[in-house]
Amino acid sequence: MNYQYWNREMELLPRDDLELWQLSQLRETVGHALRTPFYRERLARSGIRKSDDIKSLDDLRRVPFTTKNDLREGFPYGFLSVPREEVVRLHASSGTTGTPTTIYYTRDDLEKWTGFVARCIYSTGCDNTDVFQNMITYGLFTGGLGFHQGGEKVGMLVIPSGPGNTSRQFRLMQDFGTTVVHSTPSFLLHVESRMREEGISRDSIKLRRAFAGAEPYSEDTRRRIEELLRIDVYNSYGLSEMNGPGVAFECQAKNGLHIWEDGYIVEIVNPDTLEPVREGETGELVLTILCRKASPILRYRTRDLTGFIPGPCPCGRTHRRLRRFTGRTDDMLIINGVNMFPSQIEEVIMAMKEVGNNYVIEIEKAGALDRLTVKTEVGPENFMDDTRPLNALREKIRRTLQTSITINPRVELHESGSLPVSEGKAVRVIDMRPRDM
Ligand code: DLL
Repeated sequence: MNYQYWNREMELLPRDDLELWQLSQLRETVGHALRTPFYRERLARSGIRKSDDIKSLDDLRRVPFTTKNDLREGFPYGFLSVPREEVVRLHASSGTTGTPTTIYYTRDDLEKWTGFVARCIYSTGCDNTDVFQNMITYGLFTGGLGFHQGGEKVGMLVIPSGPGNTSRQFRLMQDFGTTVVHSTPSFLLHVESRMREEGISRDSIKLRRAFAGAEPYSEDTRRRIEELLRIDVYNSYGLSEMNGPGVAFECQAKNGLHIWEDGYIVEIVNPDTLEPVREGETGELVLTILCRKASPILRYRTRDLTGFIPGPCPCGRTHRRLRRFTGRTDDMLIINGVNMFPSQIEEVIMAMKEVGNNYVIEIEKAGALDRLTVKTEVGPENFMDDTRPLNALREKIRRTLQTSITINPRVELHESGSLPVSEGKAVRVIDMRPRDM
């Protein structure tokens, strides 16, 4: 494999040098953080009153964690650490689950973020010969503009299509010879289904790669998209609190996501004890951003579950790799006392060839018990006068799921294209149980 590096020096930096760099950036970040009342008070409690009080990377462990709730309480300007006049952009979470969280960027912050996204894009083999269709939401969400800037930085021809309107997406792909797209994995699956339904021939488009992220998906889903569309799919992880996309990304080895440790200090902790997990164990990702002046955030509890992949990557990058995310600590479902993650259901159904590209998980109360229903799509050939094959398929899916999740689900089969599709992050779980039970 011919690996290419956007920032060779930083991507291949020996670990000792990487840690020295982190220490110097951490001091700067703590210096910025001390300008906000929140961190001034928090850090003083840990005996940190000036940036020089950080003597080693271990000193970070004295800093208390920051949570989403802290950021919400600081809305709108509580975490801003530079004069308003230095800020040139803000992004914000949608605020559907409470007060939104807002992140600010100086011109230099945007430049750095763009550099990280460009690095991700370039590491997959893209360059200025590519035509890039950015099929993700623009606006306050960081996915659209984040990749837009990164794509332009690499020199690709960027088509700011945004999501939705699949017919227009296909037209753009055909007219301009799109070679790479960016999307949520769920929208990519939808695009593939629509392509078949609209009879768009694979040979009429030049697509080679896709960046897929912003929501969890299984290895089987990746494989399914790759096989159906005959492209390479790269996993892309990020969150608005840490700039947006460009935090961790798969290289061409496609074995874990390199997390850019010159921009972020990474910890993985047990979500109950908040102590570091052992190397390779799964835990909650905690991040400290080192590449942003306007909104410094220290030891942010992402709620995302992952673990380190031990050992070096064949690409030679020294930045550690994270395993594919299996979900979030707040995603876990408890169904009749059994704990499970939605990703366990996705793993099972996306591995079954007969099952289509969309699914929904519903949970409701049936008397005293919880009832789990998994709705999946299947091809039109299954809906015949003779219902026996359909019943057999339903039973097969039910049995396979039950073996894996130890809960007996109801399975409903729907015709392709009939389950709801979201243009942004997919809504996979509909929990209809009363809240206070
Ligand atoms: O989703 C930023 C982004 C945009 C990432 C485009 C990748 C591509 P938020 O809306 O703040 O930001 O949501 C962040 O989404 O904490 C994870 O729970 C989830 N997430 C993002 N990427 C992945 C991924 C953007 N590759 C939240 N795998 C994060 C699993 C992901 N979960």
